Amino acid sequence: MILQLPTRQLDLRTPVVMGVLNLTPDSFSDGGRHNEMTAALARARTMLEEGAAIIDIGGESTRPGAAAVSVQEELDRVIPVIEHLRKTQDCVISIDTMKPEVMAAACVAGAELINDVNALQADGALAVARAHGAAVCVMHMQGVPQTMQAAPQYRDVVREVRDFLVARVAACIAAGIDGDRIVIDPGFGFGKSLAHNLFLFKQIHTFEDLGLPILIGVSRKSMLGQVLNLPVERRLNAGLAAAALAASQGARIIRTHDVLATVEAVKFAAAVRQATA
Ligand code: YH5
Repeated sequence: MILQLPTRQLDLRTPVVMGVLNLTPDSFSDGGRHNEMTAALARARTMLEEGAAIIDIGGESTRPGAAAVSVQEELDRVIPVIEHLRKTQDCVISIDTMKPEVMAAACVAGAELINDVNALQADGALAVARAHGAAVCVMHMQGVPQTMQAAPQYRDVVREVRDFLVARVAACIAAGIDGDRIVIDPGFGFGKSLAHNLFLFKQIHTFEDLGLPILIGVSRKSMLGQVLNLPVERRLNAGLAAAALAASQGARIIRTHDVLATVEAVKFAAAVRQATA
């Protein structure tokens, strides 16, 4: 399974790790844009040394209840970092945004994967991806980030997530985005109760028949904390178990804040999955 990108191919026959680079104000804002930039680039470099295949850069928080960010503010946060990273490191850059204007500028700056938790449903988003030859990740979310965790409801969560992803993949294809540039993601924590998240997690393997790479993001999320009753800074161990369980079920991209440990956990899961007598 190979993902086509504007300047290269990403081999996903064995799973890879996507490192999260958060550029929201609470992340690197200890004093001035220059220090923020230096800290962000250092963090990216560390994640690449630790074995990340993709750096996922985001400047808008999609956490439940987070405040909205303007287009200009998001551009100011992410574009300089993408430009600098592109110049100094040979790596795949992903842009985590719902805004077509940010997608377009990020692609010009060197991003090759558009990671949109809104599945490219905004006006113009599909056209931007197509125009730049970018790969896309389409993710399932019920509702909108501000209120999605209020009262998530499904008759059949696996069915509904699957139907949504199939429809969005069809929309991508109809817009001229080739199938070998499309990644799917069930969207853990995005409009789902703990029971929904756990059952969906158990059924990750059922998405394999769609023939597209599966991305899973559970790093540090509430579902880990809810099962173990632990705060965000103590969720690494459960996150590693989740990464291994996802890779064991065929996930090809694991999105995480903790790259080295996740690379090692996923490597072992992949070895077991590929084992033959
Ligand atoms: C994802 O699953 N998630 S941003 C709440 C937390 C911790 C982490 C402490 N972007 C995904 O990481 N993109 C995000 O509680 C994503 N898949 C894809 N494709 C949310 C996040 C987080 C939220």
